[in-house]
Amino acid sequence: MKEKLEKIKTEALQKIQECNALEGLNEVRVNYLGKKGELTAVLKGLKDVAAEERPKVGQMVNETREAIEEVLNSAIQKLEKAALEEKMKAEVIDVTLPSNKIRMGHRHPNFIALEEVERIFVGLGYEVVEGPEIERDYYNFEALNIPADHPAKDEQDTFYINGDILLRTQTSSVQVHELEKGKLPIRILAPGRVFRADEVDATHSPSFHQFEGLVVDKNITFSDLKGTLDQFAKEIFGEDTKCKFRPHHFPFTEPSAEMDVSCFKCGGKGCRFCKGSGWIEILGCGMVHPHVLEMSDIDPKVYTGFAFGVGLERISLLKYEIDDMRLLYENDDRFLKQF
Ligand code: 2NL
Repeated sequence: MKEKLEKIKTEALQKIQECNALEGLNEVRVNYLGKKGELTAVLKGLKDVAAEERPKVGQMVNETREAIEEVLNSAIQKLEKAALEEKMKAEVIDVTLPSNKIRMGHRHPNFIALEEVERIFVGLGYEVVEGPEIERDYYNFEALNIPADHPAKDEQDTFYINGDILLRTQTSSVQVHELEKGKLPIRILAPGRVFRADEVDATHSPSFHQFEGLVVDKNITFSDLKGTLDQFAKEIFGEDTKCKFRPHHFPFTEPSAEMDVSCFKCGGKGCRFCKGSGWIEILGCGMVHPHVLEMSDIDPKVYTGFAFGVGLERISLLKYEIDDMRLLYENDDRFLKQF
């Protein structure tokens, strides 16, 4: 009996040693220590052993069981520990690694420029007004004295939704709504998105931004216009900026002018920036055409006014020395973060 138990023990320990997975060890437990295992079989056979021998054999069986169990448990522990270490190694976090950069959003140069423009005109007592981007032909063209056969009305230049509805080509339409309200005096700034059927290149886009200004009151003269725009130019381009007005034509103003500013890069001597002329064209302006006032039921004999229109992109490109308008529409954060 003793030899049999020794044999079971040697065999079991041999099997345990050969095991390198928990399932195998479980099998050993079932085969040797389980209900139908070899040691249990020996215990069951105890009835055939002489009565005086039984306690001794029983003790031997128990000792064998304990010996196998001890080796088995330590083998299980070893395997579990190895598995845990493997898992920890796989999940290791290196807290010294540099983190992924969080890419920040940035204010758009157009927006920064517009905020400055608004600050200047609000300081002069203007109110900022907005209006719809989709307009009736009347508010975009007719009320501004633009005749039916004017080239700007051509389908080549304007996005029409149907014969009467279009995408506004200028924010004057917003100002016409204010004229129509008849609440005088008027002193407004109308910024917003406008649309023209242009091909994209370094200086054109089918959708861009503009701000227009309009003042209507008694005794408004061309010198009010000049003083206002001169102040604006000095604030936005610098104290030393000079302004020059050249006669021009717009259907909605009479007289009309274009305003140039002295080149803020070379101070007027002539450089690459101003193409050698010393001057940079910046906006269109004029005294509101009497017919435009009449169409909104304002008596041009009592009230006069001035208006101006400026491309916002043109201001941002100049102010921040950007040489391609397309950069303003791509919203690449490597570009935007520079402003
Ligand atoms: C330009 C020219 C201009 C106006 C816009 C205007 C608005 C009303 C009445 C009269 Cl309601 N005029 N706006 C006047 C002169 C010029 O814009 O070259 N813009 C980029």
